Amino acid sequence: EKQQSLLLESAARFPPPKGVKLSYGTAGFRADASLLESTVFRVGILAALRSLKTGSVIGLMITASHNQVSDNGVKVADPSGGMLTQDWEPFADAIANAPDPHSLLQLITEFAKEEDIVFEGRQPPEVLLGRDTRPSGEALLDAAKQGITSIVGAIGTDMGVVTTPQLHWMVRARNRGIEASESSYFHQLSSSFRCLMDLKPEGIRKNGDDNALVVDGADGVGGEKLEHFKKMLTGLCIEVRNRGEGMLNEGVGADYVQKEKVAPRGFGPADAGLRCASLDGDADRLVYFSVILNESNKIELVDGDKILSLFALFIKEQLSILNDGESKKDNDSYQAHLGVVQTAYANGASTDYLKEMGLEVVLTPTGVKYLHEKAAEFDIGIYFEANGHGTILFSEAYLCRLESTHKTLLSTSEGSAKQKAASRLLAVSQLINQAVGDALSGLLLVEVILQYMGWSICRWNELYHDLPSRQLKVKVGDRTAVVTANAETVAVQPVGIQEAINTEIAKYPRGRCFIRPSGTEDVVRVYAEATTQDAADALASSVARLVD
Ligand code: 16G
Ligand code: ZN
Repeated sequence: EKQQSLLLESAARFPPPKGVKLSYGTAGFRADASLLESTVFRVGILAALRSLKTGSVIGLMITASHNQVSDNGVKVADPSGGMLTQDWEPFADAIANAPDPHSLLQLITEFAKEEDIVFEGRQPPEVLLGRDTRPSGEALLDAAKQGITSIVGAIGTDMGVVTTPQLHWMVRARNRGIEASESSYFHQLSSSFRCLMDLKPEGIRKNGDDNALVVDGADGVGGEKLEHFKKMLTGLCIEVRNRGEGMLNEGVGADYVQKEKVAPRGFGPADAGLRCASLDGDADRLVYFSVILNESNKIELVDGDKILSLFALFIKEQLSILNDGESKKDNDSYQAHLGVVQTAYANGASTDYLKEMGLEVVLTPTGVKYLHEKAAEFDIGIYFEANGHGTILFSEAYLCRLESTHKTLLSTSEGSAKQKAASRLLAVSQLINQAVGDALSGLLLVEVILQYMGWSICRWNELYHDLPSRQLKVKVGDRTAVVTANAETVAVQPVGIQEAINTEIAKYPRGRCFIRPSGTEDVVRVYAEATTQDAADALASSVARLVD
């Protein structure tokens, strides 16, 4: 009753825009910022309900990642720090589109009943709020707060301007009794980084480039944070460009660099040969690149697939040091189950490379929630999208095992090589964000592995050679007409289209091609790969014509 009138009263302040239908897609709600106040208000309610339901702290992040600055968006982080459970997405859609306060209240009441949500819980629901640097963020944050506080007793705690992975990390930390502040985040990253640096093998040869790295901050929150954070890092010399002085995501950032395969604004011929990295607008994506000498702004792109390969190589090496000789003994010879997760966008050459390494490779549909869920099934699961979003997950059970192995190794005189390998793996689990892909922690891990291997960015890039590929998007009347299966590798609708695609693919050696409806734009995407760029281009455009 008090609850009902509170909801009705506050909902009246946030009428939804007319004639707009929003949906909680792979990246939450995203739209032009001017359309989002009512949606964000309602997601605030949802987050408070989620906190009531789980008895844990929930996260609410206001960002539109790599989208243009006039867009914004909102997504929810679950107690583990991962994405909102998919079971709640239909409810998110329903409340976002409820036309008036009464229908909103009715939806909430019904849902609360279904989910057994008790409003007068033992502890007050709490939501951690974060936003990126977009100018619309402040007003939207206020709308979110009003949504949260329209649930009686609920608290919204503002974490300020943060990267998306920082907010996810903080939610995870809070729910594990760790202090959820930016300084504890930086402290955990810098101390595990230092630990890994101290565990570098001695006498590593330097292979070309030094410890200098130039980072494109996408003119967003990541560049700002890194500029501050780099002072806490020893053994690494970082120059951050595009820290917010220019327009967010305009000709800068990981999405731009990966899709266009050109150097971002502020980088040019003078940077040829340098090791460079690019973050996206909310710093949950990371790609590396180097500017090619005498080729204006052309680059060698080192994408998410190659970051994945580097991580997999390093982890596998530590595991084999740890298991060295173990199979002959009958004591504790546990072999960790290591798996890698990719999407259909992964370059075919990367998948071949990983399989040749003897790794188990699993494909899932596009979207972090799918990759993350799959990676969590392994003792150590590494996932990456080609676009640079990914991380390494360690299961609780495996971490326990590793910790006790580490203890035993410390107390025996047995090979310090093994003990170091165990220490490295434990440090990686601290450094790399366990909640979600994180460009800052990913960057530190890349840097430490390159130093460990004594590799330049060129040497790293030589792990395998990408097959030429092409991505196109096709504007269609109704993108939901395309329905896919088998991790988006097969189109089952419209009927007959897959046969037609297969006919095109058959014309090209090593040809591979798939179509899928975008989750973030009103288009159908086409991806094609072949042995030459011309062939990849031709395959993509002939399949695009089939879609049209
Ligand atoms: C979102 C996803 C990203 C995916 C992209 C695909 C999250 C947090 N982000 O940005 O993983 O690669 O969408 O976009 O899940 P598309 O469906 O438009 O191709
Ligand atoms: Zn992002």
